[in-house]
Amino acid sequence: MNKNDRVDQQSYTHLAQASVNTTADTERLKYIQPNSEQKQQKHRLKNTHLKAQWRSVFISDVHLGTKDCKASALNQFLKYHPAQNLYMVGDILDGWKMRGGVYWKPAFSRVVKRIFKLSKMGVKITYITGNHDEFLRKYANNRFENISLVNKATHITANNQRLLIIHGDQFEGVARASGLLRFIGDHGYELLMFLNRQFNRLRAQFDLGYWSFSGFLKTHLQRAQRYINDYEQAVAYGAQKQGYDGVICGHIHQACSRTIDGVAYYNTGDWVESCTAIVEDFDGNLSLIKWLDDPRYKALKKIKKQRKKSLSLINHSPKHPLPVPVAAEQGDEQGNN
Ligand SMILES: [Mn+2]
Repeated sequence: MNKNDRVDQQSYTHLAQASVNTTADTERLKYIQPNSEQKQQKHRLKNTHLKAQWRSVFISDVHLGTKDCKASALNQFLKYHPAQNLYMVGDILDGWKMRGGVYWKPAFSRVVKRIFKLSKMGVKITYITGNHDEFLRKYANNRFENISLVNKATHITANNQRLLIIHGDQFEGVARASGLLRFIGDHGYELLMFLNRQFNRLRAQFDLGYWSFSGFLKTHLQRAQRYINDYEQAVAYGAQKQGYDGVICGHIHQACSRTIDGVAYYNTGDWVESCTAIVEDFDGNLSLIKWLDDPRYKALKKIKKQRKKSLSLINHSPKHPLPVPVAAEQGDEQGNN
C-alpha cells in the first residue's frame, strides 16, 4: 500500500465515521470502504508493473498545454512501463498553443514531475525536439541530470540495429497535408456533415442538385492516406540514406510499425487521441503498444469509476440522491404531531 492509498483510506474512514447516523448510513458504508476485491486487483496491477521491464520506451506528440492532451493516461502508461531508456520524440510541450496564453492542468504537472523523478531514479531520458516545441531547438545538446536535449538521436537496439530517432517534421516538405485535412482534424466529421446539410439547403433554394460531401470527403481521405504514405516513405528513405537500419519518428499522429523497402519504420503515434508508444524488450524486439486497449488500462478505469461513485455517495450529490431513511421519516412525522 503506498502513501496515497493510505491517505485515501484515512479520509474514507474519517468521512465514514463522521456520517454514521442511521441504517441508511450503515448501508452506505459498504460503498465507501474499498472492498477487498478492489484492493487485490490493485495489488495485482502493481506487481505486474514491477515485473514488466522494458529496455526502451518511445513516446511522442503529447502536446502538454493543449486541451486534448491525455496526460493522465500517459502518467499511468509511464508508471506501468518502467524502462532503462525513455525517448520523448518531439512535441511533448506545445509551445504554439502557449503563445496565446498558458493552459495548464494538474495532470500536466504530474507528467513533468514523473519525468524528473525517473531521471533521478537513473532512467536515461532523451528529449528530442519537435516542431511544436521548436523553441527548445536552440538549447539542443544540453544535459540536465539524466535528461539530454537533442534535435535527433541514434539508438542501438539490444540486437545491434542502428535506429535514427527524430521527430519527423524535417521530412514534411516532401509530403504536405492540404488545408482541408487540417480543418477536418480540428473540427471533426460532425461539423462537416452539418455544413453539408446547410450547403445543400442553399443549393436547393437555387434549384441546384445535391452535392455529395461524403463523396468529396472520400477522395480527400484517399489524399490523406496518400500523404501518410508519402511521409512514411520519405522518412524511411532519409534514414536509409544516412546509413541507418531503421527509424523511429512521430509528428503525423499515426502510429505504425512496418518495414518499408528494407528499412524498419516505426511511428510512436500520439497522446492526443490514440495513446500509443513503441517499446523495446531486452532482445531488441520493437513493438507498438496501444495503451487504451491494454487490459490494465481498462481495469484502472473501472476502479476509478467505482471510486468516483463512492465519493459521489459521500458528497450527497443530487445526481445520486440517497434513499431517505425510514426511521428518520417516522421521527419527523411524530415531531410534527
Ligand atoms: Mn509535430
